Amino acid sequence: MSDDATYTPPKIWTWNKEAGGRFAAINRPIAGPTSDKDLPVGKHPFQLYSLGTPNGVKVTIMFEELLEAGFTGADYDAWLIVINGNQFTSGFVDINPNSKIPAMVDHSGDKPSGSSSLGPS
Ligand SMILES: N[C@@H](CCC(=O)N[C@@H](CS)C(=O)NCC(=O)O)C(=O)O
Repeated sequence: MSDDATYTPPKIWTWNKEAGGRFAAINRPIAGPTSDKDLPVGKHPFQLYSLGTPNGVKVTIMFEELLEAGFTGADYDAWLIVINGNQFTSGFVDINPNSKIPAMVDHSGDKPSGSSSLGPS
């Protein structure tokens, strides 16, 4: 990284792991599956795949507040995705190609819908 106003972006980008500080390890600029593994699916309408990071807990808070307010359609199963490689399994990449938690799938309709190859409902 450079503060120089004459900075010219490189023709081929390379990942400088050192430049990302302490968050570089949890926000990797890589994509695509590195292993084959399906995600578990529970019995509730929504399937949440997440972890207790600041980004990860937001969806859980939303679901809990909806349920507290009486929206029973917001029932969900929460599955732990530890981001030490589980975000790069084929099942997870299928619902979120950028391999970031949180991700979720809505099973309340005719077919599952999520944020990617599952397509809109
Ligand atoms: N809210 C953004 C960002 C989520 C995010 O940065 N998640 C981090 C953890 S808090 C993550 O999954 N990192 C895994 C990785 O980069 O390999 C999104 O949903 O795309």
